[in-house]
Amino acid sequence: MSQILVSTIRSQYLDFFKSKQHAIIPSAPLVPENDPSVLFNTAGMQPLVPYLLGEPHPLGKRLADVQKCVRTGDIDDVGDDTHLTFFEMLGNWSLGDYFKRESIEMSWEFLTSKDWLGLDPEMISVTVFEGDANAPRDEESADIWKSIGMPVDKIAYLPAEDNWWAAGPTGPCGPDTEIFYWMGEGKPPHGSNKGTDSKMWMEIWNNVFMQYNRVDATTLNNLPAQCVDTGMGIERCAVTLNGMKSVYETDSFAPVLEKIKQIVGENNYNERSARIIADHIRTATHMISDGVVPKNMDQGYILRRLIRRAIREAYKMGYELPFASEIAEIYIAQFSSIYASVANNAEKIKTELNLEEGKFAKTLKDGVREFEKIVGGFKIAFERSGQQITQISGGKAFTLFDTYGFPLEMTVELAKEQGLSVDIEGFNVAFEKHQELSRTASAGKFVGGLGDNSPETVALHSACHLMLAGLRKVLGDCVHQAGSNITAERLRFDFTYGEKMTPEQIKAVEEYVNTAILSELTVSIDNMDKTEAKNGGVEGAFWEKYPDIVKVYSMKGADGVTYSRELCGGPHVENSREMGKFRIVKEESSSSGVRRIKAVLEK
Ligand code: ALA
Repeated sequence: MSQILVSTIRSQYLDFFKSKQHAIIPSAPLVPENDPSVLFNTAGMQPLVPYLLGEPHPLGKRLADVQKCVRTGDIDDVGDDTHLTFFEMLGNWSLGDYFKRESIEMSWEFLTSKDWLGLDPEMISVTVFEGDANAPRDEESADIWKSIGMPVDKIAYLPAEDNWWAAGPTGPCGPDTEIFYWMGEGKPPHGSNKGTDSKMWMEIWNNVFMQYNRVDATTLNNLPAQCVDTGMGIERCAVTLNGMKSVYETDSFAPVLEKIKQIVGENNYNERSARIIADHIRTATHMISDGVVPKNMDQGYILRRLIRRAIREAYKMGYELPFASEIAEIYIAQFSSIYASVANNAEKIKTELNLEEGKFAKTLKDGVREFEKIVGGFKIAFERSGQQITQISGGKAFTLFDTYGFPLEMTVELAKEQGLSVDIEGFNVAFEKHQELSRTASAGKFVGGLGDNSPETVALHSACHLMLAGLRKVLGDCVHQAGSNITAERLRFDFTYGEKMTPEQIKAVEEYVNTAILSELTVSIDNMDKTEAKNGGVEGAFWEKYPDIVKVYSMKGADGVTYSRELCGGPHVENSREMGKFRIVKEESSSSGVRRIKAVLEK
């Protein structure tokens, strides 16, 4: 028998529900449009929540679609036979139209009818909700199953953990009935079901009876209408139809694994690593097609993590050259006719993958070496003193993140392979501190960062430079800029310093600035080599953000004194006498180890 392709299942599913008077709606993008509570759509129902809550849908009360979904909760399981981070969910919905009976009957017909998938009913078992304080035991669904011929011993009653479905802590939810396919050899033994033989049954379809809206932990209201939300993973469906053992045997993945084998060489090939690469690059392809780019936050962080994890798996197989865009090409070919986002972004997908691969390749080796050094240190400590260290500190994990680009989860994985843990809380503290500094930095960075170029703003910008030089003179060289924000009325300036300034210190800084202003400053600009400038005592924060050749602004008085020499992108006053008199209005704490000054120039 020839293989049934994933694309055939996709169209059969939609045809079936069309024949049952369902309107077919397009997949929403992976990133939810109006829901900041989740990073990605994790189920077909997510874009439909407003309609489940009662808003009328323009296409009616019966809908079906294929929705792109990303779930990273089970990322550690990826590589086994069934878990994927990206999948297409086949789904049908009743918005206050049909309920349990019709929903179950349609699922059964689609799965077992010779006109549709034609699966062997004997290979199928189901579960229903056993009931709890929130909702009764779902005898209604069980009776419907029995009435269409499901043997009683193939119906397992399971608790909310298995048979209650909700997308999040609040929102539409309800009991569900799940459909499973036997994964063992031959036919399932008599009386086997999900309750008795949990591992041998693979979930293929979930029918949720959306009846409730969870408002908070203790309040469960009825929805305005009884709805149905179903979901079936397309590759799992292909596995059952083709008598396969794993989603990686389907036509979605088989050519990709083949390609990976070619790339890394048959002798180096490792099935689990290849599966992880195949899964992660597929997910990355779709994320990028929907506008996500690798970053250290939010969706971009998940994307970065997936790409970097894939690269590490390639390294494990001894392959250290770029490969991701070659893999992505297979997916682009597969999906271009299905999702315009993939077709339209084919080049962008490859470019982003190449860029991210390039970035990580530079640091991965050094990072692994650094990691090994840390672990080696633990061993030495043990040999010398018998002291057993089993945890990598938050600071070290942060260095691996910040300097070597290791997502925290990757450090955790590496640690786990060595039987070690990671101080995640310590990492978060280091991370937060870093975020605070870079937030204030980017809020008011000087390079082209002035709100406007009015004479007042420019004068305050020059004053900022003089003030920083004054602060360093009065408080010491530990002072550096941590951020600034300048409007035409005032300057706000954050700098690193651990204590409150005394009134005398404030006065001394004001005097420094005012003396400079009165000395008729001239401003000169030198293009300098970055390293030379840094070593030569030029003041600057965030050196890493600047190109190799930097602009150094020097402010020199007619008295021959250089009042400020700083890395900058301008602009500055031409004549310091126009600046007026400098006054510090406020000095306060900004965050831990960072002080904030507000100051003005008075005419
Ligand atoms: N929303 C249900 C699920 O994702 C169908 O399993």
